[in-house]
Amino acid sequence: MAADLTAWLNCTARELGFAAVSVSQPDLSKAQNFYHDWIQAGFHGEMDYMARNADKRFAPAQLVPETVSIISVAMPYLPAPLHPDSDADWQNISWQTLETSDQAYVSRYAHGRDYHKVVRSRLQTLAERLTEHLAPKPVSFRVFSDSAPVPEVEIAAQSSLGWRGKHTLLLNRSLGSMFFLGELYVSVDLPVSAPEVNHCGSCSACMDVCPTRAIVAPYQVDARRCISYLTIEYSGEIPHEFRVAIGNRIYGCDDCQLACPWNKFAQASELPDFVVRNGLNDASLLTLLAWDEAMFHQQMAGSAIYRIGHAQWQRNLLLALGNGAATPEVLTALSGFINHPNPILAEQAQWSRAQLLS
Ligand code: B12
Ligand code: SF4
Ligand code: SF4
Repeated sequence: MAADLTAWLNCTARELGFAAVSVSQPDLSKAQNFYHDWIQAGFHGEMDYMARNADKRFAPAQLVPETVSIISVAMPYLPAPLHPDSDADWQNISWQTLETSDQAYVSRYAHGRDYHKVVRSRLQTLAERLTEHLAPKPVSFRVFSDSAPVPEVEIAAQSSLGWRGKHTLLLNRSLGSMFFLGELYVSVDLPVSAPEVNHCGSCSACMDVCPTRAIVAPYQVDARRCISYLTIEYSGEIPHEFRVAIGNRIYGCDDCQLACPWNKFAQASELPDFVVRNGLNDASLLTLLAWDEAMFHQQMAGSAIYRIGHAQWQRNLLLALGNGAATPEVLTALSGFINHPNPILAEQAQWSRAQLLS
């Protein structure tokens, strides 16, 4: 009976675009202590929401009453193929883009449609099918994907979905780490699987490659140093100490995952939602800077990038231009922002211009 249910879950989840699924009834008490220390150290920066609801985060039944089991799912997001005309693998293509200073590097997870909607709507379907499958037994459920105080990696790491890498993300032997996580909190007792063991061994490639030294110790990221935080979550002036290291990364950062040996197993998504939109895998910084606010909203509708807004998008592009080459076109573009009414953009343009002329 338990084996039948596990097989049914695997089969249904795969039909819905999830590459892996597993069930846990996690004990989150240890993680809660680590989390508390992380907040106390101020590693969450200005993500105030991380300091709220700490109790509910680690007590699933407080967040969703009657929760007994948690189903975790992994949805791969690498767009396929990244460059149809190239034989190089996606990691090499990504490193090449990072070395091409007039091009924009956009994190691989953000090339297509906003994943929050994609993962949650498919999880909702999984939940409805599970309810039908278990009928007449009553089932209550709630779906999540990066949408509530849920320690997603910790929950998944207590199931067979994978293990937590030293960069803190979840890894799976057949998928690497290039996937989103989602959860289904359910009120029924489902068969749980034994957790995967950790396969990082003595490797420290992710820690060594991090441009801003944000992985301050194994399994600990100081978000304030992380390029993902600085370019996506943080809307102020980017601290000077990180500006050069950010290079041409204008939205998020993949370096710790690009360097990870397990990502040679990363799988491309089969879903049309994650197909590259607006040429974001291949766009020049100047082309993207030329988008006015209306164009930004039009091009980014339905993308996770929409959320950062036009001003922050431009801040990131101005910074990246300062790390490139001092061509007449770039200097002219930067000059156009030197007296911008938004002081963050004006300051960033001044810094980038000075950087190129120094
Ligand atoms: C806040 C957040 C961020 C922050 C902080 C990241 C972080 N590592 O904490 C920022 C903005 C920097 C970020 C960046 C990214 N994120 Co993010 N992020 C989240 C979010 C919302 C919460 C994570 C969290 O709770 N952090 C708090 C800290 C304390 O948790 P933790 O690092 O996991 O620490 C735990 C352990 O490390 C352990 N621990 C701590 N100290 C120690 C010490 C020892 C010795 C041990 C053994 C353990 C241990 O206990 C802690 C508590 O559980 C989750 C979604 C969610 N709701 O869970 C997505 C999530 C983790 N992010 C995700 C992604 C994709 C990314 C990026 C790759 C995006 C990008 N390309 O730019 C980067 C990767 C950066 C990185 N190396 O972490 C995915 C990861 C998918 C996966 N395969 O794991 C998630 C799960 C979203 C999703 N639904 O798919 N993110
Ligand atoms: S996402 Fe980039 S900056 Fe953040 S920890 Fe990974 S390598 Fe470092
Ligand atoms: S790069 Fe090495 S240490 Fe880091 S997550 Fe991958 S296997 Fe683990």
